[in-house]
Amino acid sequence: MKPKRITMAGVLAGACLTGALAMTVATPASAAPADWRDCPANSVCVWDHSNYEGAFLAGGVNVSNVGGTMNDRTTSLWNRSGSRICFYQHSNYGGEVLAIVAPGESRPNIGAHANDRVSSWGTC
Ligand SMILES: [Ca+2]
Repeated sequence: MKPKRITMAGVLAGACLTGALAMTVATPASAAPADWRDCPANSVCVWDHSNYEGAFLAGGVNVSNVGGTMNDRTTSLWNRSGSRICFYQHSNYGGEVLAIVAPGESRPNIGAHANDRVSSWGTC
């Protein structure tokens, strides 16, 4: 009688432990770095890779130079501001306008012509 009760307790403890491990494994997957969830409201955000992944920069509506980390690397973007934003080939809003993006518009891939060429952005 007594050994049987101990066995039941062991089964229940094992089931609880399995549930706890499953929850632990799920947490890192939902906390993936630098994806679209990191873009704050009212910001303009760009990512190195398509589908809002990879190296990431969030800025205001006017960024005269994206800096060394993101220069010529933008592949996807999200305009969470209320302004229309133009993305430029060079710093200080110079060179070719590579993309014109409406307020709230996101692009999982900016296309071959503009890919890895953005150096600044601003309202337009
Ligand atoms: Ca890129």
